[in-house]
Amino acid sequence: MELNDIIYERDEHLAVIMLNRPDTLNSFTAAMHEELAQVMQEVQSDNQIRAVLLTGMGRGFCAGQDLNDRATSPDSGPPDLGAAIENYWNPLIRSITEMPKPVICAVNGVAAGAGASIALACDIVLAARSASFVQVFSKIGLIPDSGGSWNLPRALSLPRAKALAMLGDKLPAEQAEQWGMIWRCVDDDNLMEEAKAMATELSQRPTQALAAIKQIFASSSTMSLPEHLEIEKQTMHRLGQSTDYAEGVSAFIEKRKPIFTGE
Ligand code: T3D
Repeated sequence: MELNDIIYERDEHLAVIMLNRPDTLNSFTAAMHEELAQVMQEVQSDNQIRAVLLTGMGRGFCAGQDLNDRATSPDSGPPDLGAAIENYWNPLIRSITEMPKPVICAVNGVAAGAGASIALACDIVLAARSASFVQVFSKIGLIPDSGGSWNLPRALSLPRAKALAMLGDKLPAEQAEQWGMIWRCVDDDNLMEEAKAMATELSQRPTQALAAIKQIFASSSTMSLPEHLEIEKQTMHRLGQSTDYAEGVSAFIEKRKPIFTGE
């Protein structure tokens, strides 16, 4: 498939994915969803790729759904948003959260609607100091979707999450950092350099362990402590047999930098 709305670059073990509809702040059309889904599938199945960096082109990160595609007329009737969620938005969020490698999000500008939800679904979020997060949904009569209503109260306190969702106020990146919603915000000019350095570093770490961290944190909220301890045991058993674990221990004892292969 020819890519027009997504830019995909590989740099050794790192995949860099850029949303590329800057004129509409990288809001999503069906065509853009299809391109991104294909790239995510490629990245997921390529064992040479061990980390993913997601960002946006231009002054915005992503403004969610392209509303030009949702304009209604008396003849057309309302759009089937349930179908759009099932066919596009939910699979996109799952392609991030089920990716067995870290997904780092560099929020270069405003992240609104499902754009904010995409960022929240990623494993580590770095944002430009001038960026912001806007739960615009209620302003057009919707709820935070694409996992937003699940992730937002977990990333913040319930009172803050609910107020942001109801008011639709812009949350500046610095405030998002202070509230613990994102990892860090950095000066605009340094965003890509810092995000790429972090993502490259992660692409050279023990990939199976990073995937396991992602998985076990995600499942923790639905388990009792005894159930969770059992999963920890099983995961430790599996990782203890990995080449990267042996390398990590050897490198520590030999006082050298480890060389992890992701195996
Ligand atoms: O439908 C389904 O599939 C269900 C799922 C829905 C998930 C959702 O994401 S629902 C939420 C949809 N998104 C929005 O409601 C966001 C709408 N945009 C805004 O509220 C504002 O643009 C922002 C707060 C994001 C940024 O404001 P600002 O002042 O920095 O920029 P702007 O001037 O409003 O936007 C710049 C351009 O991008 C402008 O075009 P123009 O006038 O220069 O030709 C604007 O129309 C365009 N744009 C921004 N967001 C969208 C958009 N065009 C289409 N769709 C957008 N979502």
